[in-house]
Formats: sequence, C-alpha cells, structure tokens
Amino acid sequence: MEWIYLVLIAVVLVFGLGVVVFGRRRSVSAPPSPAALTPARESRVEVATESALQTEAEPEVQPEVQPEAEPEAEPEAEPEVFERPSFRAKLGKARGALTGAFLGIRGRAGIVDATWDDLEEALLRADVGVRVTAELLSGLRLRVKAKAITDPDALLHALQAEMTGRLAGADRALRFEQGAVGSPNVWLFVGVNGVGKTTTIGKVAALQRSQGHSVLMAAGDTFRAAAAEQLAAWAERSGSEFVRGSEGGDPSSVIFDGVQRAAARNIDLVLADTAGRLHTKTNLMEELRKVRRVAGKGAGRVTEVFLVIDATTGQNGLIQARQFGDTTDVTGVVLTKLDGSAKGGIVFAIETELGIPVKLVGLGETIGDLVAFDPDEFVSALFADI
Ligand SMILES: Nc1nc2c(ncn2[C@@H]2O[C@H](COP(=O)(O)OP(=O)(O)OP(=O)(O)O)[C@@H](O)[C@H]2O)c(=O)[nH]1
Ligand SMILES: [Mg+2]
Repeated sequence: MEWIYLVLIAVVLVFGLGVVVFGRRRSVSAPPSPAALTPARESRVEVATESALQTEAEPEVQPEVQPEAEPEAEPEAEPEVFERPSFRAKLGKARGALTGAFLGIRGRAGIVDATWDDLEEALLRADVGVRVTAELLSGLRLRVKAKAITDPDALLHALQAEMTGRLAGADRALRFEQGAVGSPNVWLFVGVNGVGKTTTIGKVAALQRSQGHSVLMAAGDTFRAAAAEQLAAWAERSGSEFVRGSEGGDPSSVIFDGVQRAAARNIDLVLADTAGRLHTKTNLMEELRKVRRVAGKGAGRVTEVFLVIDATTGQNGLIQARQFGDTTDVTGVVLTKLDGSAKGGIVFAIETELGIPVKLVGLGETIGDLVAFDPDEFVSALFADI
C-alpha cells in the first residue's frame, strides 16, 4: 500500500514542476502591451502636424522615445518658371488708339495741317498729356520747317525716336541692397483702391524668388480680412513667408512685425501690402506716412516705395503720383493693366512731370504678367502696326 502513496506523490511533484516551467516560458515571449508605445506615437503626430510658420518656438521633441522624430521642415514651393509676356503681344489696345491716326497720316502725300491735328489728337487720346504732346510736336515742327523731315513716314519715325528718347536715361533698376545678415530690404506698395497692389506683390514675389531671394509678405492691409487672405494665397503660391495682424489693427505694427520676423529668419526681402486709399483723404495719407516711417525703424531698410497706378485711370494717375510721392517718397511706379488700356501714354506724363521712373509694368492678371519697363520695347510696340 505504501508504494501506491509514493507513486502518487511522485506524479504530483512531476506535474507541479511542469506547470511552473511552462508558465515561465510564456511570460518571457509575450509581446509588450500596446500601451507602452502610445506616448511615442502621439509625440510624433504632434511634431509632424505643427506648422513651422505658425509657431515661434521650436516644436518639442522627445529624443529618448523617438530620436528620429525631428520636425521636418515644410518643403519650400519651387519657384515657378514662366514665360515673359511681350509688350507687343499685350499692348494691342494701346497701339490701336494710335494706329488709326498714324495710318491716316501716312495716307497723305505730304505733311499738311491735318497731319499735325491728327498727331495731336492721337497723343492726347493715348494720355501722353498736354505738356509732353506740345513739346514733342513743337520739336518736330521745327525739323519739318528746316526740311530735315519731308515726308509722313520720316515724321512718324522721328516721333518714335523722340518718344523713346524721352524715356531714356531713367534708373529703373529695382533697389536691392545686399546688406548685413538680419537686415532685410523692405519694399512698400501704396496706391488707390483696386489698382493692383496685392496682385503686383504676388507677381514681384514670384520674380524675386526665381532670382534666389527669400521673401516675406506683410499684410499691412488690415482694413478687410479678405485682403490678408488674398495676400496669403499669393504667399503660398510663390513660396513666401507670411505675416498678418488682426482685422482693423494698426498696419504699421503688422509691417514692423513682418520686418522683425524676416530679420530673425534671415529673409532677404519684405514685401509690404497696404490698404488702398484715396489720395485726397488726409487722415489715410497720414496713416501711410506713419507706415513708411515705422517700416524703416526696426532691423530692415526701406529700399523701394512703389506707387501702383492703374493705366486705365488716365491723367488722374498723375495727381495720385504727386500726392503719394509727397507722403511716402515714392521711388518707382508700377503701371498695371497696361494690357487692357488705350492710355499707356501716362508713362510719359509721370516720368517727365514728376521724375519718378516707371520700373515695372503689369500686363495681365496671372503671376507671370509683370515685366521690367523697357522704353524701347514699349514705344516699338505702340508703333508696331505702321
Ligand atoms: N488686366 C490686368 N488686371 C490686373 C493687373 N493687375 C491687377 N489686376 C486686377 O485688378 C484687380 C484688383 O487687383 P488687387 O491686386 O486686388 O488690387 P489692390 O490695389 O490690392 O486693391 P485694394 O487692396 O482693394 O486697394 C484684380 O482683379 C486683379 O486681377 C494687370 O496688370 N492687368
Ligand atoms: Mg489689395
């Protein structure tokens, strides 16, 4: 009987030992609980979704959990490559205003009184202005009288040369100073409502980015929220950084902040938008004077103040230029919408009467439709159909 007890005890011992060993093996090969990884995954998502533009501070990273979770810089948009539009192709309307008169003049056998009347009317209609028209014609009359010019063809060629000559010699280079690091160039855009300031900033940004400059846009038009959004879309399109303030806020401080941000990030160029305003509104012009002053107070240097003028406005553009020039020390004019205007002659009035160079010309609504003003090409385009 005793041996039966001994056998039973042995069986129980062997079974117990087996259970202990098997249990240990299971606990060694079990996978870690999913909860152990959760914090690492969360920190990654946070870093990846944080926009570099929206935060001042560097996003926090937890190297001991996920050393590879470095914040990835937003890939900068590649500068767009676009074809430069030609004056000749875009100035159909401006040319049309002159072509009819020129063809009438060429159709006559000689230079007669009606020739001078036609010329005068055409130049005034093209917005060349009373003073410049009178000067151009009196010079030509003297040459005809002296028999230096004897036929209508020669007269028109002489007019073309005179017009080109009047625009020669102006310094149209865009002022960009290669300065100390952290001291961006600031280009300010001013003008009356709807002339094309914001659109021009978008086009200028694209051009400057394609030339290798880094650009920040400051939404100094705090008058309407939509204005900042319009500028933000151009910033995204051109791969520029963007700073805005609150609606109704002080435009000077938005632009000042933009300049400081650009300086901190070693950005080369700040393009500052402003709200459109009538040159006759004294308080708004005073606000602009302050914007101009404050823009140069911080780390940046205001190297250009562009007055944007809509070519379809005609002679009123001259009055605008005078007022804005007095208030903000305008350094150059951007003449927009020349593609849709028969009044390109305003270029002559602005340059001759005010001495402000036309530096850029808008030839359409798309990002590539901005060109450096080239007087030869411009005047040739006006005379192209004769
Ligand atoms: N055809 C043509 N249209 C242009 C040109 N430049 C601007 N525009 C158009 O003009 C309109 C007004 O342009 P904006 O850039 O909003 O003008 P703005 O001066 O910023 O206007 P405010 O901010 O309201 O003062 C838009 O429809 C532009 O597409 C140009 O060179 N040619
Ligand atoms: Mg605007």
